[in-house]
Amino acid sequence: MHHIRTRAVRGAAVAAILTLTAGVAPAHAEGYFVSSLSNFSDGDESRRWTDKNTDGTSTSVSLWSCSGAPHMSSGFRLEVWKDVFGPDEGKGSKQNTCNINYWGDLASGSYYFETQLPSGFSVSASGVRVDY
Ligand SMILES: [Ca+2]
Repeated sequence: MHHIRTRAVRGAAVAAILTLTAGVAPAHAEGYFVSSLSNFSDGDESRRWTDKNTDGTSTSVSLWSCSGAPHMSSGFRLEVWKDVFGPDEGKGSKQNTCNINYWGDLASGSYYFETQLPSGFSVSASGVRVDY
């Protein structure tokens, strides 16, 4: 009885430590970069980044101080692609209204994001941060 309780307490302590580690994971993502967008139109691509998948970080793209698109209140679409030999692999297109989008913990590979918006429009952002 005593043994079981001790084990349970130890288990809880380990779980708490794991939770704390997971909680601070975004600050220790394997990588990120900060950039900007200047008049990106439909189909324009960001720089590539290499995700080695050495952590469980959800890939995210965060934008701030945006202008353009038809209306920033309705935003535009951002899609993350995996750059592979042959047709690239789309990881999902998300609506961005000058905020942050998440794509989950992606497999290792080379990635980029693409802006998608009606022809004749463009979008700019003084800040872009990609965490992976
Ligand atoms: Ca990662």
